Amino acid sequence: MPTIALDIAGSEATGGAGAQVDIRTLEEHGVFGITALTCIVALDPADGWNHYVMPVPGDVIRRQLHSALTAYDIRTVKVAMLGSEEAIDAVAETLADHTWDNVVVDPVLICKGQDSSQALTTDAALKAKVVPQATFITPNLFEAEQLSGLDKIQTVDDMKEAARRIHDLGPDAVVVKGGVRLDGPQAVDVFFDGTDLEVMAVDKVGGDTPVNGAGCTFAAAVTAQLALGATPREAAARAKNFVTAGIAAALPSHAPVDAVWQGAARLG
Ligand code: PXL
Repeated sequence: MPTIALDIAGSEATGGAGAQVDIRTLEEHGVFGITALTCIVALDPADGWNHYVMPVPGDVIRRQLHSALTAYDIRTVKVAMLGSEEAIDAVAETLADHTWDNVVVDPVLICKGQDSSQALTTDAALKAKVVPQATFITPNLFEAEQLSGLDKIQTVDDMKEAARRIHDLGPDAVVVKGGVRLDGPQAVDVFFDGTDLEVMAVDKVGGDTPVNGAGCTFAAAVTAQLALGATPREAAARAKNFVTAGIAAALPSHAPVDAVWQGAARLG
């Protein structure tokens, strides 16, 4: 019988980010993935590929979660893009109402094309209601700046400080994802679990075209690993290998970003 993990995420129609990435990643790890959708995103080619975001109403999210959590005994959840305060409230309540072994939060903040007037309140609600319930959190540099209050994260030392501060918000383990964004030949992420602080660095892979979905893939791979019994540190290291293989074999697209290929680690 496979291990089950619940994914709470948005759909992104090109399949380069969001729920589709998460399900593919869980499947690659032999984990039975199920999804509750929080929003539907369509990248708009006629509008510079900006994100058109349709939120799923809070009661529809509650219904999905109720249905999934009644059907199975689920101990591992990944929380990805929520996109609205309604979604944050529905998910925060569900997290609090259940007993979990692993709550992986990929704190996806407002995305390109969303109404930025809502961004501050939505981001504050995520920080207040969801982040403290995370057992493992995976912010990128922008999200780490927002969560840590640091002005600009530009060095590995800044990433370490951000990881410490975000750990203080409640999560047991933090990975600040620098990815390819820091200067230099390596893709660097920082892991911190309150005791061990580890810099995870591998040579940058891939071409000049940016890839979409690396953050989603990484957090979903962490989720799968934790569900299968890995320690947080093992999960982070294995997830990094998984996403690196997927970036090296990225799927070209007509959008400005290519898509991580989750099958790469297994199929090449
Ligand atoms: O990569 C972050 C992300 C997560 N989830 C959904 C998205 C995006 C970015 O486009 O659309 C649904």
